[in-house]
Amino acid sequence: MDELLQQIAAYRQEIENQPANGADSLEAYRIKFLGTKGIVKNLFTEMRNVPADKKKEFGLILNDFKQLAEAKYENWKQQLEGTGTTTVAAIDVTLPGDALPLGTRHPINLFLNHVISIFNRLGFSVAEGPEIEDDWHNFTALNLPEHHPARDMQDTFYIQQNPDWLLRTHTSNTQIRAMEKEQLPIRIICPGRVYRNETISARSHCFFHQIEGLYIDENVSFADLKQTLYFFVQEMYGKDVKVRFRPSYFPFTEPSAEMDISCQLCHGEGCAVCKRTGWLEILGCGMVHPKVLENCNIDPEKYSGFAFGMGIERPALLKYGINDIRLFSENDVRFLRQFTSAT
Ligand code: 2U9
Repeated sequence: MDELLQQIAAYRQEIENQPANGADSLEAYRIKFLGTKGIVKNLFTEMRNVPADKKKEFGLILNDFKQLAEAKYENWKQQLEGTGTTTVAAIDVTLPGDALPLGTRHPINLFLNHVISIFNRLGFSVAEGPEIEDDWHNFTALNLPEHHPARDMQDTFYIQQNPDWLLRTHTSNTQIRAMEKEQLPIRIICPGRVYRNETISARSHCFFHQIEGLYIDENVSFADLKQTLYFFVQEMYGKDVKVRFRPSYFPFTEPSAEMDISCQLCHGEGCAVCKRTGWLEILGCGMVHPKVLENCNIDPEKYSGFAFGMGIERPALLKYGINDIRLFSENDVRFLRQFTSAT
């Protein structure tokens, strides 16, 4: 019995001094101490040679030793798993990783990005400006001086603390800022959110998105404007699209026009969407008013330019078959999830 106890003490020492490294060493340890022909099993077999009055004492020591051997094994194993030094077979590094849940692009952005990509190909770059603007950049520089009746065309949100500040009513403030500080020629498109004090309904909202364009150089003509916009609608709606220009009035352009395209639903036949006319109005445009050029220190005798502006929500409603403009700003994921990156 004494000899057995000495042996157990020596094994205890060995286990305690055993460094816990290497998957192979762990397996060798398991076979040596915990295997079917291992040390623990053999010691239990020795029980039959222990005198009856010592069996209980020996049994307790042996159980204690067994627990030590098993605890060492478990700790060692966990340590190896934690440090990633388990055998290569345990982790197949060639398996694909877990897929991350992907979001979708907002339909307004899908539409805007498509418009931007078309104008990019014509050499227009994107410019952005502030949504909180001063009176000069939103109105006065655009030939809308104080008390000009055209200011009544748009109901404006003014900032209470400073009546000179407002939420921009169009993205034209961005073009004014570009003309004030950029070198000519300028060829930009300006996408962004704009604000108007309107009652919210299925058809209109107090904020919406616009994309405007501006090209200023020597000898820019109305023919350039027509060709640019014709290219745009052909790329956007297909080669069969027809266009027409109707004279219009905007304080910042002269002459001014509105551009219609043949209805994309009935192909000009006449339907409820085009109010039986066969035409859909998609944008306003014109030659930049000489006064606007002067306001930005550009010589109207030397330079000319064209500008255009379109709302995004209405054509996006049409494109995606949506019947309520409020869906665009409610962030209902059941709505948003339906849009993929396809335009
Ligand atoms: C500068 C000079 C001229 C931008 C223009 C329009 C015509 C136009 C409307 C379309 C639908 C606004 O969102 S909407 O209600 N816009 O019809 N916008 S010309 O003219 C400019 C802009 C900047 C310096």
